[in-house]
Amino acid sequence: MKAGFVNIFGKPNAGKSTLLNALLGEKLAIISSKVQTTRHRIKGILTTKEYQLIISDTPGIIEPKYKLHEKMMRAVKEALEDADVAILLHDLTDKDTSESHGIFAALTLKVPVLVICNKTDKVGKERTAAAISFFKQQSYCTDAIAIAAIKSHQTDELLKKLTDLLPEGQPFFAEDDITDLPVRFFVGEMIREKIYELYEEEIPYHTTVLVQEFKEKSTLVKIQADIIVQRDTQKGIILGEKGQGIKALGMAARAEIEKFLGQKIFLELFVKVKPKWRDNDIHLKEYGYH
Ligand SMILES: Nc1nc2c(ncn2[C@@H]2O[C@H](COP(=O)(O)OP(=O)(O)OP(=O)(O)O)[C@@H](O)[C@H]2O)c(=O)[nH]1
Ligand SMILES: [Mg+2]
Repeated sequence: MKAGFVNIFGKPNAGKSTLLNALLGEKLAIISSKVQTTRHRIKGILTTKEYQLIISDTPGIIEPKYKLHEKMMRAVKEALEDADVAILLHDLTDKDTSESHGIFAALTLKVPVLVICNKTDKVGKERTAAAISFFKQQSYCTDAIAIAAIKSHQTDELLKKLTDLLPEGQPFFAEDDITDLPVRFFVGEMIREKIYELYEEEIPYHTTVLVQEFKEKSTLVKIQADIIVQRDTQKGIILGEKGQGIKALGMAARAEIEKFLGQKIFLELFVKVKPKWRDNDIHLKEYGYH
């Protein structure tokens, strides 16, 4: 039996969460076209008769500007420390490899590293070939492969390479576990995903979601969540004219959560203003950013 931690790193928006979902074959991590969507380390567990892969999605690597960012980068650091195999994800739609290369070289990883060039569906063959050849020459790179995570293209090939690099060992988790995080966490994430989808500019970045109640009743699950923003004006934008904004958000989030739980839910959302929560240790802890 082989077992170990495969941790994914890269710039914001490279497709790390999309890759985690593609490898797991189900949607666990939230995705958006905006940068800085993922704020936590999210472990997805893939167990077969031959191996157990514990795959970690991490926040995109950035220079921290406020305390929330520092917590996000701490999640990256933790994942750097326990990786058995590291995936460094490069976005082929970037104009060249230099930004990714700068980040990858600075990580100074001591474990096997697979550099994955993602989004082959968006670029020409020449750019893909040039990126692969560039990364294969780097000292940190054990092997490089090109994929389109969104289409699960080449992900079987990738799984084969990953399992080859995995150490021998016994499973860390039960065979039917798919993650180490509670359902409540994913409920909050799905609401956050819809905020990234439905609101523009600074709104998603000033917002977090706190699931206050998750009660399984006989016919449905009752969920109450707070949407936390930093300013009154942001509360107004979330609510929208005559409450149309929050209504649309509630409907979109409910559909997503029902699909995830396979069960009907009753979802109640409140918007609360907590000035400067992103820089406040007590609030950050309360909202799950440890
Ligand atoms: N065309 C194309 N788009 C992709 C591919 N993989 C991911 N994307 C898109 O890239 C965007 C970012 O994807 P995410 O998976 O959220 O990226 P991330 O690296 O997790 O981003 P952060 O959490 O912000 O660090 C989304 O719009 C995805 O649909 C791919 O293979 N091809
Ligand atoms: Mg992500």
